[in-house]
Amino acid sequence: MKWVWVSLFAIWPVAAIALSAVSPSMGWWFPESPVTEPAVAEPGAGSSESVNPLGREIDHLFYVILVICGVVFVLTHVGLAWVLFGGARRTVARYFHGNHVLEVVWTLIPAAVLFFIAFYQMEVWAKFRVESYYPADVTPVAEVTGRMYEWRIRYPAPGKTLMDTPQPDDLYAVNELLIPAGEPVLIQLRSQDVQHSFSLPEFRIKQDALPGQRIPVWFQADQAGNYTLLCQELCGWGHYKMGGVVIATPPDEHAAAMAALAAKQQSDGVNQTDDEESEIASTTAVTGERN
Ligand SMILES: [Cu+2]
Repeated sequence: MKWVWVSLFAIWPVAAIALSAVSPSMGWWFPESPVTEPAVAEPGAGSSESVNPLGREIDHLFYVILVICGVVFVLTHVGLAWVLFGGARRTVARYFHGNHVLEVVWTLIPAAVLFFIAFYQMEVWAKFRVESYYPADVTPVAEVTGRMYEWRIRYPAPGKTLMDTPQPDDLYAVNELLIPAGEPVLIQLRSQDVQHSFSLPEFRIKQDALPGQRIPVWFQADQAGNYTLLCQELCGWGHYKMGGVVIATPPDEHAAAMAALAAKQQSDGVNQTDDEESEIASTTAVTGERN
């Protein structure tokens, strides 16, 4: 009977290691970006490398922590197996009271590992969160406000800078964030009601939106494409539909799309020339529909 239990316990670590080994090829690993835009790739067919340079540094931290945890996992299970198999053969248990050296060792080693992780991740954390570490050329592109149950996006008019308070010529969109590809962009994140979480899985970006606060978040799309925008905080019954899209296009196409949005939203619909109308039609083509 002992051997049944020993084998049962042994199955799980072995299964965990095997599942970890196959997960990248099954698409169960990091969120994948489409191989070709704007089509969404089959699981496992896309690139699990982040489109965001900071996202790749965050992934590196995941790998470092995965290796540390993997080594600890294997060592502890080898130790567990040694005790289980040894114990299965021994008939009388041995009792001893405490071991100071052992206790000091198993306190100091985890403490050292945790200190190492804490210091090792500081620079990446600073780049994500501390404004003096942001890229020098980062451009504020929009204010994104989470509300039950959508993302409201406020852009400055083309050629203007984003202001903290709404301006008469601001442009508005819902669930569709246009950004230029290949350069760092910054959004100001707000919430109108409850706590939401602004999440861009392909960029490895996740930031809570808090009522009463304006939180800057920066990221960069190295490639043009359509990327997922999610709310990752259970914010109410309609949380599931709080999805959007980040549309990254080359800077000239982005400028054209913003100009077209301005033409569409700032027009009063009167005295519109044919040119303007066709421009509006082309905006819809540029911004496209969510796939
Ligand atoms: Cu939400």
